[in-house]
Amino acid sequence: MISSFVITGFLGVGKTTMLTNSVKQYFPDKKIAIVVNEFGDIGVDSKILTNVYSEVLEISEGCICCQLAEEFESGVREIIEKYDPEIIFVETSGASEPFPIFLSLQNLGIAVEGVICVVDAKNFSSYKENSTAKYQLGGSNIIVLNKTDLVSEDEALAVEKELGETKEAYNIKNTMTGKAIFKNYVVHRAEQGLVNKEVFEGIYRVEDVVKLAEDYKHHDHTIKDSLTQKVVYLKEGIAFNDVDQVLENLPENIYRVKGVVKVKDVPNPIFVNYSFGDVSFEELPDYEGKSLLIFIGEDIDRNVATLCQKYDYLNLPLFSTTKA
Ligand SMILES: Nc1nc2c(ncn2[C@@H]2O[C@H](COP(=O)(O)OP(=O)(O)OP(=O)(O)O)[C@@H](O)[C@H]2O)c(=O)[nH]1
Ligand SMILES: [Mg+2]
Repeated sequence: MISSFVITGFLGVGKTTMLTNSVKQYFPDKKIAIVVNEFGDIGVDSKILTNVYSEVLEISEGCICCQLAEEFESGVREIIEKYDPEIIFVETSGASEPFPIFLSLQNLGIAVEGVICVVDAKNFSSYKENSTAKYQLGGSNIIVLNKTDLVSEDEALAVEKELGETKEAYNIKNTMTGKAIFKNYVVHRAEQGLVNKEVFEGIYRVEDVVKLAEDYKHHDHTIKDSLTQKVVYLKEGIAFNDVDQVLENLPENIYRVKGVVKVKDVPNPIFVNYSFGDVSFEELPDYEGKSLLIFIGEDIDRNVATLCQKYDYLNLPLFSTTKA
Protein backbone atom coordinates (compact mmCIF):
# COMPACT_ATOMS: atom_id res chain seq x y z
CA MET A 1 0.00 0.00 0.00
CA ILE A 2 1.26 3.47 -0.85
CA SER A 3 1.78 5.78 2.12
CA SER A 4 1.20 9.48 2.21
CA PHE A 5 1.58 12.56 4.34
CA VAL A 6 -0.43 15.74 4.04
CA ILE A 7 1.44 18.92 4.90
CA THR A 8 -0.76 21.85 5.72
CA GLY A 9 -0.32 25.17 7.50
CA PHE A 10 -0.94 28.83 6.81
CA LEU A 11 0.82 30.90 4.14
CA GLY A 12 4.59 31.03 4.49
CA VAL A 13 4.96 28.92 7.63
CA GLY A 14 7.62 26.62 6.14
CA LYS A 15 5.84 23.72 4.40
CA THR A 16 8.06 23.71 1.31
CA THR A 17 11.12 24.22 3.50
CA MET A 18 10.16 21.07 5.41
CA LEU A 19 9.90 19.14 2.15
CA THR A 20 13.27 20.35 0.91
CA ASN A 21 15.14 20.05 4.24
CA SER A 22 13.62 17.15 6.20
CA VAL A 23 11.87 14.70 3.98
CA LYS A 24 14.61 13.93 1.50
CA GLN A 25 17.06 13.35 4.31
CA TYR A 26 14.80 10.87 6.09
CA PHE A 27 13.89 8.82 3.04
CA PRO A 28 17.10 8.54 1.03
CA ASP A 29 16.15 5.21 -0.57
CA LYS A 30 12.43 5.70 -1.11
CA LYS A 31 10.63 6.68 -4.27
CA ILE A 32 8.94 9.89 -3.28
CA ALA A 33 6.37 11.86 -5.25
CA ILE A 34 5.36 15.35 -4.29
CA VAL A 35 2.03 16.98 -5.00
CA VAL A 36 1.98 20.70 -4.48
CA ASN A 37 -0.91 23.11 -4.65
CA GLU A 38 -0.14 26.76 -4.29
CA PHE A 39 -2.35 29.67 -3.58
CA GLY A 40 -2.54 31.41 -6.92
CA ASP A 41 -1.93 30.23 -10.42
CA ILE A 42 1.84 30.46 -10.71
CA GLY A 43 3.70 27.58 -9.11
CA VAL A 44 6.86 28.94 -7.57
CA ASP A 45 7.17 26.14 -5.00
CA SER A 46 7.09 23.46 -7.66
CA LYS A 47 10.16 25.07 -9.26
CA ILE A 48 11.97 24.84 -5.95
CA LEU A 49 10.81 21.30 -5.30
CA THR A 50 11.87 19.99 -8.71
CA ASN A 51 15.45 20.83 -7.72
CA VAL A 52 15.13 18.26 -4.96
CA TYR A 53 12.61 15.68 -6.18
CA SER A 54 12.24 14.11 -9.57
CA GLU A 55 8.48 13.65 -9.40
CA VAL A 56 6.60 16.83 -8.61
CA LEU A 57 3.00 17.25 -9.60
CA GLU A 58 1.83 20.82 -9.54
CA ILE A 59 -1.85 21.49 -9.03
CA SER A 60 -1.87 25.22 -9.14
CA GLU A 61 -5.18 26.47 -10.48
CA GLY A 62 -7.39 27.39 -7.58
CA CYS A 63 -7.75 25.93 -4.15
CA ILE A 64 -7.17 22.22 -3.81
CA CYS A 65 -9.70 21.79 -1.01
CA CYS A 66 -12.57 23.60 -2.72
CA GLN A 67 -12.70 22.96 -6.44
CA LEU A 68 -10.01 20.49 -7.19
CA ALA A 69 -10.87 17.09 -5.71
CA GLU A 70 -11.20 15.58 -9.18
CA GLU A 71 -8.05 17.13 -10.57
CA PHE A 72 -6.22 16.11 -7.43
CA GLU A 73 -7.42 12.52 -7.57
CA SER A 74 -6.72 12.07 -11.28
CA GLY A 75 -3.30 13.70 -10.86
CA VAL A 76 -2.42 11.35 -8.03
CA ARG A 77 -3.62 8.34 -10.07
CA GLU A 78 -1.45 9.44 -12.95
CA ILE A 79 1.62 9.91 -10.82
CA ILE A 80 1.11 6.44 -9.35
CA GLU A 81 0.81 4.87 -12.80
CA LYS A 82 3.81 6.66 -14.23
CA TYR A 83 6.17 6.63 -11.30
CA ASP A 84 5.00 3.98 -8.83
CA PRO A 85 5.98 5.98 -5.72
CA GLU A 86 6.29 4.42 -2.27
CA ILE A 87 5.38 7.63 -0.47
CA ILE A 88 3.38 10.65 -1.61
CA PHE A 89 3.72 14.01 0.11
CA VAL A 90 0.99 16.54 -0.51
CA GLU A 91 1.72 20.17 0.27
CA THR A 92 -1.62 21.94 0.41
CA SER A 93 -1.85 25.62 -0.30
CA GLY A 94 -1.62 27.88 2.73
CA ALA A 95 -5.25 28.79 2.07
CA SER A 96 -6.57 25.21 1.98
CA GLU A 97 -7.98 22.92 4.58
CA PRO A 98 -6.37 19.50 4.81
CA PHE A 99 -9.42 17.40 5.55
CA PRO A 100 -10.83 17.11 1.99
CA ILE A 101 -7.36 16.06 0.79
CA PHE A 102 -7.17 13.50 3.54
CA LEU A 103 -10.52 12.07 2.42
CA SER A 104 -9.43 12.06 -1.23
CA LEU A 105 -6.27 10.12 -0.38
CA GLN A 106 -8.23 7.56 1.57
CA ASN A 107 -10.67 7.35 -1.33
CA LEU A 108 -7.76 6.43 -3.56
CA GLY A 109 -6.77 3.62 -1.19
CA ILE A 110 -3.66 5.43 0.00
CA ALA A 111 -2.71 5.18 3.67
CA VAL A 112 -2.40 8.55 5.38
CA GLU A 113 0.52 8.29 7.77
CA GLY A 114 -0.03 11.74 9.18
CA VAL A 115 -1.61 15.12 8.57
CA ILE A 116 1.07 17.59 9.52
CA CYS A 117 0.17 21.18 10.32
CA VAL A 118 3.19 23.46 10.24
CA VAL A 119 2.89 26.48 12.52
CA ASP A 120 4.99 29.63 12.36
CA ALA A 121 6.16 30.17 15.95
CA LYS A 122 6.98 33.80 15.32
CA ASN A 123 3.92 34.85 13.36
CA PHE A 124 1.16 32.64 14.75
CA SER A 125 -0.42 35.58 16.55
CA SER A 126 -0.67 37.47 13.23
CA TYR A 127 -2.72 34.79 11.51
CA LYS A 128 -4.32 32.75 14.29
CA GLU A 129 -7.72 34.41 13.86
CA ASN A 130 -7.92 33.35 10.24
CA SER A 131 -10.59 30.67 10.03
CA THR A 132 -8.63 28.54 7.57
CA ALA A 133 -5.69 28.50 9.95
CA LYS A 134 -7.99 27.21 12.70
CA TYR A 135 -9.39 24.41 10.55
CA GLN A 136 -5.89 23.49 9.47
CA LEU A 137 -5.06 22.79 13.10
CA GLY A 138 -8.38 21.03 13.65
CA GLY A 139 -7.79 18.75 10.69
CA SER A 140 -4.27 17.61 11.64
CA ASN A 141 -2.77 15.08 13.99
CA ILE A 142 0.85 16.21 13.95
CA ILE A 143 1.59 19.83 14.70
CA VAL A 144 5.04 21.13 13.88
CA LEU A 145 6.02 24.36 15.57
CA ASN A 146 8.50 25.73 13.03
CA LYS A 147 10.71 28.85 13.01
CA THR A 148 11.57 28.23 16.67
CA ASP A 149 14.90 29.97 15.98
CA LEU A 150 12.98 33.25 15.86
CA VAL A 151 11.33 33.01 19.30
CA SER A 152 12.35 32.57 22.94
CA GLU A 153 11.47 29.46 24.94
CA ASP A 154 8.70 31.38 26.73
CA GLU A 155 7.23 32.57 23.44
CA ALA A 156 7.33 29.03 22.04
CA LEU A 157 5.51 27.71 25.10
CA ALA A 158 2.88 30.46 24.83
CA VAL A 159 2.23 29.60 21.17
CA GLU A 160 1.99 25.89 22.00
CA LYS A 161 -0.63 26.63 24.63
CA GLU A 162 -2.66 28.74 22.24
CA LEU A 163 -2.50 26.34 19.36
CA GLY A 164 -3.56 23.54 21.71
CA GLU A 165 -6.67 25.55 22.56
CA THR A 166 -7.43 26.19 18.90
CA LYS A 167 -6.86 22.53 18.13
CA GLU A 168 -9.38 21.48 20.79
CA ALA A 169 -11.95 24.00 19.58
CA TYR A 170 -11.64 23.18 15.88
CA ASN A 171 -11.00 19.45 15.95
CA ILE A 172 -12.97 17.96 13.09
CA LYS A 173 -15.76 15.80 14.39
CA ASN A 174 -17.17 12.59 13.09
CA THR A 175 -20.71 13.59 12.22
CA MET A 176 -22.14 10.25 13.32
CA THR A 177 -20.43 9.74 16.63
CA GLY A 178 -19.69 13.38 17.45
CA LYS A 179 -16.14 12.35 18.37
CA ALA A 180 -13.07 14.24 17.20
CA ILE A 181 -11.36 12.48 14.29
CA PHE A 182 -7.88 13.70 15.16
CA LYS A 183 -8.39 13.52 18.90
CA ASN A 184 -4.86 12.36 19.63
CA TYR A 185 -2.16 14.61 18.35
CA VAL A 186 1.46 15.46 19.01
CA VAL A 187 3.42 18.68 18.86
CA HIS A 188 6.99 18.69 17.57
CA ARG A 189 9.32 21.65 17.28
CA ALA A 190 11.39 22.47 14.22
CA GLU A 191 13.85 24.92 12.74
CA GLN A 192 14.09 25.43 8.99
CA GLY A 193 11.55 22.63 8.64
CA LEU A 194 13.95 20.13 10.19
CA VAL A 195 11.79 18.00 12.37
CA ASN A 196 12.37 14.86 14.42
CA LYS A 197 12.37 11.74 12.26
CA GLU A 198 9.65 10.24 14.41
CA VAL A 199 7.13 12.46 12.62
CA PHE A 200 7.59 10.40 9.46
CA GLU A 201 7.82 6.96 10.98
CA GLY A 202 4.19 6.07 10.50
CA ILE A 203 3.41 5.86 14.19
CA TYR A 204 0.66 8.44 13.80
CA ARG A 205 -1.17 6.71 10.99
CA VAL A 206 -4.79 7.83 10.82
CA GLU A 207 -7.43 5.15 10.65
CA ASP A 208 -9.82 4.89 7.74
CA VAL A 209 -12.63 7.34 8.42
CA VAL A 210 -13.98 7.96 4.95
CA LYS A 211 -17.34 6.34 5.53
CA LEU A 212 -17.86 7.90 8.90
CA ALA A 213 -17.09 11.41 7.76
CA GLU A 214 -19.01 11.26 4.52
CA ASP A 215 -21.22 14.25 5.11
CA TYR A 216 -18.40 16.50 6.19
CA LYS A 217 -18.92 19.90 4.63
CA HIS A 218 -16.07 22.28 4.75
CA HIS A 219 -16.79 25.90 5.49
CA ASP A 220 -16.38 28.58 2.88
CA HIS A 221 -13.11 29.94 4.15
CA THR A 222 -12.08 31.82 1.02
CA ILE A 223 -14.99 34.24 1.09
CA LYS A 224 -14.82 34.86 4.79
CA ASP A 225 -11.13 35.63 4.92
CA SER A 226 -11.01 37.36 1.53
CA LEU A 227 -7.52 36.13 0.78
CA THR A 228 -6.37 37.38 -2.58
CA GLN A 229 -3.30 37.17 -4.70
CA LYS A 230 -1.96 39.56 -7.31
CA VAL A 231 0.78 38.85 -9.77
CA VAL A 232 3.07 41.71 -10.75
CA TYR A 233 5.72 41.60 -13.48
CA LEU A 234 9.03 43.42 -13.15
CA LYS A 235 10.77 45.38 -15.87
CA GLU A 236 14.11 44.24 -17.18
CA GLY A 237 17.34 45.92 -16.13
CA ILE A 238 16.40 46.66 -12.51
CA ALA A 239 18.81 46.24 -9.60
CA PHE A 240 18.54 43.91 -6.61
CA ASN A 241 18.06 46.94 -4.43
CA ASP A 242 14.88 47.87 -6.32
CA VAL A 243 13.31 44.56 -5.32
CA ASP A 244 14.47 44.94 -1.76
CA GLN A 245 12.90 48.36 -1.59
CA VAL A 246 9.49 47.04 -2.52
CA LEU A 247 9.70 44.34 0.14
CA GLU A 248 10.74 46.81 2.79
CA ASN A 249 7.75 49.02 2.17
CA LEU A 250 4.88 46.57 2.06
CA PRO A 251 1.58 47.35 3.78
CA GLU A 252 0.68 44.99 6.61
CA ASN A 253 -2.14 43.24 4.83
CA ILE A 254 0.29 41.88 2.25
CA TYR A 255 1.91 39.20 4.36
CA ARG A 256 3.22 36.81 1.77
CA VAL A 257 5.29 37.44 -1.36
CA LYS A 258 6.85 34.81 -3.61
CA GLY A 259 8.42 35.13 -6.97
CA VAL A 260 11.44 34.90 -9.20
CA VAL A 261 13.24 38.04 -10.32
CA LYS A 262 16.08 38.77 -12.67
CA VAL A 263 18.27 41.70 -11.72
CA LYS A 264 21.25 43.19 -13.48
CA ASP A 265 23.67 42.88 -10.56
CA VAL A 266 23.17 39.15 -9.81
CA PRO A 267 24.03 36.57 -12.50
CA ASN A 268 21.21 34.07 -11.82
CA PRO A 269 17.48 34.65 -11.32
CA ILE A 270 16.60 35.00 -7.65
CA PHE A 271 13.81 33.18 -5.85
CA VAL A 272 12.18 35.65 -3.46
CA ASN A 273 10.43 34.22 -0.42
CA TYR A 274 8.84 36.73 1.97
CA SER A 275 6.50 36.03 4.85
CA PHE A 276 5.35 38.37 7.61
CA GLY A 277 8.30 40.75 7.33
CA ASP A 278 11.05 38.14 6.94
CA VAL A 279 12.59 37.51 3.58
CA SER A 280 14.98 34.99 2.06
CA PHE A 281 16.63 34.97 -1.37
CA GLU A 282 18.01 32.02 -3.26
CA GLU A 283 19.56 31.82 -6.70
CA LEU A 284 17.62 29.68 -9.16
CA PRO A 285 19.89 28.98 -12.14
CA ASP A 286 17.45 27.12 -14.37
CA TYR A 287 14.53 29.56 -14.37
CA GLU A 288 13.52 30.67 -17.85
CA GLY A 289 10.29 32.55 -17.21
CA LYS A 290 9.48 36.19 -16.64
CA SER A 291 10.47 38.26 -13.64
CA LEU A 292 7.47 38.26 -11.33
CA LEU A 293 6.31 38.71 -7.78
CA ILE A 294 3.12 37.27 -6.35
CA PHE A 295 1.59 39.28 -3.53
CA ILE A 296 -0.80 37.48 -1.17
CA GLY A 297 -2.89 38.90 1.64
CA GLU A 298 -6.31 40.14 2.60
CA ASP A 299 -8.05 42.58 0.26
CA ILE A 300 -4.80 43.64 -1.31
CA ASP A 301 -5.89 44.86 -4.74
CA ARG A 302 -5.73 48.53 -3.93
CA ASN A 303 -2.42 48.21 -2.10
CA VAL A 304 -0.81 46.45 -5.03
CA ALA A 305 -2.08 49.10 -7.44
CA THR A 306 -0.52 51.74 -5.18
CA LEU A 307 2.79 49.88 -5.15
CA CYS A 308 2.76 49.78 -8.96
CA GLN A 309 2.19 53.52 -9.09
CA LYS A 310 4.99 54.16 -6.64
CA TYR A 311 7.54 51.86 -8.31
CA ASP A 312 7.38 52.24 -12.07
CA TYR A 313 9.29 49.01 -12.63
CA LEU A 314 6.32 47.01 -11.28
CA ASN A 315 3.66 46.24 -13.86
CA LEU A 316 0.25 44.76 -13.34
CA PRO A 317 -0.63 42.32 -16.11
CA LEU A 318 -3.27 43.33 -18.60
CA PHE A 319 -5.69 40.81 -17.21
CA SER A 320 -6.06 40.52 -13.47
CA THR A 321 -5.43 37.13 -11.90
CA THR A 322 -6.93 37.90 -8.53
CA LYS A 323 -8.39 34.81 -7.02
CA ALA A 324 -10.04 34.01 -3.74
N1 LIG B 1 14.04 31.84 10.34
C1 LIG B 1 13.40 30.82 9.80
N2 LIG B 1 12.88 30.96 8.57
C2 LIG B 1 12.22 29.89 8.05
C3 LIG B 1 12.07 28.67 8.75
N3 LIG B 1 11.36 27.82 7.97
C4 LIG B 1 11.09 28.49 6.82
N4 LIG B 1 11.60 29.74 6.86
C5 LIG B 1 11.47 30.78 5.82
O1 LIG B 1 10.09 31.11 5.71
C6 LIG B 1 9.76 31.46 4.37
C7 LIG B 1 8.57 30.65 3.87
O2 LIG B 1 8.94 29.27 3.79
P1 LIG B 1 8.18 28.26 2.81
O3 LIG B 1 8.75 26.91 3.10
O4 LIG B 1 8.22 28.74 1.43
O5 LIG B 1 6.71 28.35 3.38
P2 LIG B 1 5.39 27.61 2.83
O6 LIG B 1 4.61 27.24 4.04
O7 LIG B 1 5.76 26.53 1.89
O8 LIG B 1 4.67 28.82 2.06
P3 LIG B 1 3.39 28.74 1.05
O9 LIG B 1 3.51 27.46 0.29
O10 LIG B 1 3.51 29.94 0.19
O11 LIG B 1 2.19 28.81 1.92
C8 LIG B 1 11.03 31.24 3.56
O12 LIG B 1 11.67 32.47 3.41
C9 LIG B 1 11.85 30.30 4.43
O13 LIG B 1 13.24 30.44 4.21
C10 LIG B 1 12.63 28.57 10.07
O14 LIG B 1 12.51 27.57 10.78
N5 LIG B 1 13.27 29.69 10.53
MG1 LIG C 1 5.07 26.22 -0.06
